[in-house]
Amino acid sequence: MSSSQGFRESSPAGAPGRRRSQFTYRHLSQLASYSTTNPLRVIAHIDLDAFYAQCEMVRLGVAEDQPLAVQQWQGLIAVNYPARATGIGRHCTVTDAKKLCPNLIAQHVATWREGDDKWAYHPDAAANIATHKVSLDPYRLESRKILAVIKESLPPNLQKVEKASIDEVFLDLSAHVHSLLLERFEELARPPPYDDPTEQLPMPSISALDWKADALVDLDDEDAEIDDPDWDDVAILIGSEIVRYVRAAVKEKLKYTCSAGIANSKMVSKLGSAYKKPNQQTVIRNRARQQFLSGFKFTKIRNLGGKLGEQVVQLFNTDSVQDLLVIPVEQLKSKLGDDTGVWVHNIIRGVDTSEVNSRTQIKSMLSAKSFKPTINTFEQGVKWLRIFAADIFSRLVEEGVLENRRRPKTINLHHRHGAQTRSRQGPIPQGRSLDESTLFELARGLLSQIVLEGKVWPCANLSLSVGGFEDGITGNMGIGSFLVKGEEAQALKANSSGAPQSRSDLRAQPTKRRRVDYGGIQRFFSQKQQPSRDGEYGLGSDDTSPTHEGETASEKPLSDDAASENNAAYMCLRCKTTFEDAEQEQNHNDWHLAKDLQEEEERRGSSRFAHPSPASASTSGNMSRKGAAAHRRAGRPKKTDSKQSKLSFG
Ligand code: DCP
Ligand code: CA
Repeated sequence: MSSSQGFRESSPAGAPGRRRSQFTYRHLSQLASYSTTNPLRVIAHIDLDAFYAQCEMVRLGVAEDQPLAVQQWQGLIAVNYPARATGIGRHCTVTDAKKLCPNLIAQHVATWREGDDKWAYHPDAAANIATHKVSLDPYRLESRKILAVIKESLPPNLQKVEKASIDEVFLDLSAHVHSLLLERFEELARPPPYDDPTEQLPMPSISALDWKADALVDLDDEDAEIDDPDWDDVAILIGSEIVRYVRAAVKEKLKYTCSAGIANSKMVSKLGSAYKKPNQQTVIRNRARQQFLSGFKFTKIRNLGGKLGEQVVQLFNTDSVQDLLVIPVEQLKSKLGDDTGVWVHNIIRGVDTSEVNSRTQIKSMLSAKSFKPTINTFEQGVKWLRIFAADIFSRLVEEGVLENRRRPKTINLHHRHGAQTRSRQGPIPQGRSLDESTLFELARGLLSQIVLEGKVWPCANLSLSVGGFEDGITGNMGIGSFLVKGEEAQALKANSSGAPQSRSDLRAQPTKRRRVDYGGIQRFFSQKQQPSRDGEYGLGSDDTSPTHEGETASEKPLSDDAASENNAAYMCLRCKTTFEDAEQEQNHNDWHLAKDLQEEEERRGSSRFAHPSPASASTSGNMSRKGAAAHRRAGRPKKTDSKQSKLSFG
């Protein structure tokens, strides 16, 4: 689609305004370069409604008003909106849900059956938790199609799309909005007076904006009297037109509905997409931001859902944004440390300069199964390893492993026996193509190592993961190699030169993890510190996490049985933090690793890596004029969203 198609609703009308805008020519041009501190920036968060449930509705061709829930064993993991209307939620058992809604379709998730080499929808899956393992492939595939449609509906050279989880994306619409602004408003296309980019822009030549059916969050009180839209309002309006178009494309091409939030930052847009569901979009203008945020508990804010949030609640005896707004930054700094204090101070004012990162990529993949009843033999374990290898390999194929675009460098097996967890890790041979049987053989080798340890049966959980993803390497070793030491480096060198892999190469390293490159430490931190719903595990912070299996950063397993994962069975030997599963522990160890590397860099005098603190992303953003105003007004009751500004165009 060309940038001129589709979005004609907010074109100029009437004479140019007389006053000057509060924004400058520089702000305008910064839109084109996705500047993260630009007040004109437009970010959208799109979240699929009742995602797994919609996937099943589309697959089964059921009517839109048919109540449907997705079942996993005896529980529900997704509930469509018609079913929610009858009171059914994720907390319900299938039996309770059917009592509430007798015509409910409860569709069990697809499963891998022990011994099979492909997942399928098995009618008897719910009764066979011991021999089946959940597969989320059907939802991953739909997720990919949706992502593709979203990308296709945006101009290729003006898009920045970050997949944040299996059913969410962030869009940085700034450059696209910039091009539409210039196209529609001729006063913006002229050079600034005196060629001075710090000159203020003229006011927009429109006086009323048509928000269509968008949910529009009320303006902050003291801005409510200012009627005239400025360029940030026009920019976000154009952003909302784009989002409406994208959502319509997803609906038309794939039949899925989604909700969206449009704002100036990732944090606020994400809160916006959940504000009105299903199938709606919410616009939070800069002038409405503080009003909007004040109504939330700060524990709903990204990165404040976990331990940091808890700490803040305890220290300040409140969980409301509004109460926290009156606390001076100095006090936040003294209680939380300088960086975190400033970060918290900013974030509750909506100051979030985190970037939409279109390069977000999977860092590890995990396939796991908790055994109820436990398994007792090597052969039983091997059967599951076959499934894990097939499961991981099919995801690797989608990641481009066959084309050698990206491939993992390490494989890891965790084994749980009672309260004891053992794990073994080995390198994945590089200089030749990776296939399913290689993965399986590697996994079996690791299990053989574990079994040699003695009393390892019965086993309550096995989890296989691959990690250390690197972009395709041809011939030489790539940057990861210089991080590898000693024996491990030798093994890797042998592999990368194409030498045949002997069993001894696969020998596990029981105590110490191999150092691997994660595609840049900075990338590691920026992803880890802005965890997506699926990537939050392991840092001992910061986000509340649903128990679902995700797809992006960390591939949290849907834990065939999340309940059985509740014991803190994994512990970090360095800091004694405990974890509920292997994936959390792995992420945590990866974090130590990246931190070590960063410290090493810093010792060498390099300062190019960001500090791994949540503050790093936001300290560059200043509190806005509006934010400061809202700060002064803190304590007032929340005003709810209304359609107060649904003005017709012209
Ligand atoms: N999921 C899961 N277990 C959870 C939470 C979620 O398996 N505890 C899965 C099923 C969901 C999908 O992840 O369909 C996306 O999660 P969301 O939290 O976005 O929930 P939904 O998309 O189902 O509903 P909503 O319309 O509220 O976004
Ligand atoms: Ca969703």
